[in-house]
Amino acid sequence: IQRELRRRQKLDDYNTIDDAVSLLQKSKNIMVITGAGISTSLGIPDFRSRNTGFYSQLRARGFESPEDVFDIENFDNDPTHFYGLAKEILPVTDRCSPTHAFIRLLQDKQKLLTNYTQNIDNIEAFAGIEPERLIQCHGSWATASCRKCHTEVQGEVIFEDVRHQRVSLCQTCLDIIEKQPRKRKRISNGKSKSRSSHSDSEDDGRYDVPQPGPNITFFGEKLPNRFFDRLTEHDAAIVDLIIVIGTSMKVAPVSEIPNYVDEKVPQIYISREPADHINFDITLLGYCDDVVAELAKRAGWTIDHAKVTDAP
Ligand code: CNA
Repeated sequence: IQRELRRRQKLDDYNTIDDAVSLLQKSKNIMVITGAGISTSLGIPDFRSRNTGFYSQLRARGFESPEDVFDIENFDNDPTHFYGLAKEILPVTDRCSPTHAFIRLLQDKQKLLTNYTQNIDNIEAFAGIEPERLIQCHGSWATASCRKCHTEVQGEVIFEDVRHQRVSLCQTCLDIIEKQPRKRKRISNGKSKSRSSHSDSEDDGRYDVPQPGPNITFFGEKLPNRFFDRLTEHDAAIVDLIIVIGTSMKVAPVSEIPNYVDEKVPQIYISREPADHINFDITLLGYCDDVVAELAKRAGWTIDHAKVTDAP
């Protein structure tokens, strides 16, 4: 209650977009928390937006609990669902949004403390966010690992299979199987059978060949240690502004990051829809690319992106 009262007192201090601009100008250690909304202008759907989000697409296809597609146990039991649907959220590799470019601008101005991204599209790397300032809280498509032998490959290696809705097979495991005469029979990435259902069996002519999955954090998996280490041992003590952009803040522990930070640190929320379950000091509702362009313009800064013009 004390914390909440102090936060409400603080709310009176900052209200307007110009307050947001002056916070941007004076802050030196800005924590930026991002979500799928900063990539929707690149054609990658988010999860929870009504009608356009990936979850509503999944519901339309008969998945009652869309989260199940991203559940690690389900993936291990039957990767065909994931591989059948993941092409819809495959990342682009040759461009970023104005919002990514805005975060890069904060870095160039030596104001970016850390970008905690929930996104798995790895577009921050294309935008030039330095790896030491970037925590990909839920991993990314940049690499993929075999769930059995743990061989890691570049993410692109599995993109072709994902595009064609095929379960990708691990080449290392395939090579091992090829060397075993007993198993040198037809190998298929059978789409309809669950992995466990034909584990080590030869009765249908297929083998249990483990597949590399993208190195994303599925529901039921732990976040990378770097997430908590950076947050609690480095950032929490020095952050002077939090900007949350394009996330519904519904997935823990990212949604809990503000709780690790002193309540006096101002918090700005930029999204298309309000997040009613968290109290932010300033909420700027709209398309994030437009909002950050306006913030930068008022601050007298230039976002280096073709889609950001100087028009009034
Ligand atoms: P979410 O729950 O779907 O929320 C997205 C939020 O962004 C919503 O509040 C939208 O209103 C808002 N939004 C959407 N487009 C815009 C826009 N152009 N401007 C401003 N706001 C917008 O997604 P979260 O990121 O909160 O949830 C975390 C999940 C989503 C993570 O586990 C991710 O891995 C996962 N995800 C990532 C990607 C990606 O990497 N691009 C795509 C889809 C899902």
